[in-house]
Amino acid sequence: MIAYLCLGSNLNNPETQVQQALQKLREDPNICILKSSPLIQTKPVGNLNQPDFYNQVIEVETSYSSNELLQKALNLENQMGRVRSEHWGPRIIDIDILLYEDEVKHTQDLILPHPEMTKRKFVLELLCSIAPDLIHPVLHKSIANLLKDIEKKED
Ligand code: PH2
Ligand code: MG
Ligand code: MG
Repeated sequence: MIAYLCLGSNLNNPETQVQQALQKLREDPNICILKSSPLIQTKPVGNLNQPDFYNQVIEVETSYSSNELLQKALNLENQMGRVRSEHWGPRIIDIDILLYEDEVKHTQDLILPHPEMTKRKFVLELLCSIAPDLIHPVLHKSIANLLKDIEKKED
């Protein structure tokens, strides 16, 4: 199965945190990283009163189900010392599933596609750098077109 993950950090040397999360994902025999976007510095979205983030999007091949992949991501976040305090607040590491094949679901634990992905320009830019022709399974538009849409809105 193919999935797209967004990694983010804005605490404790965030570039290194993202690289460490990548390394830990690489060590999992059920996950193979096929493509990686650049790792870029981004302005915080939502709560502006926090340090800039470093973000990266990756394409993975995995034998995990979407729920197993979510568990893997949450375990990794905990292992790396993430403490959940405020919603959308600063974090050592965040690993979000953007897309998992064409799965569309809305459970308490997991919403697919990630509900914020089409609202965040940096996510679309990073995803577009590795998968411009990928079709969003709900909006039925390519990532490149979704990025164009958000750029138009900003003018
Ligand atoms: N994640 C958030 C809230 N705001 N802003 C940036 N730039 N990058 C993020 O990864 C991010 C954010 C909650 O998940
Ligand atoms: Mg997130
Ligand atoms: Mg998250």
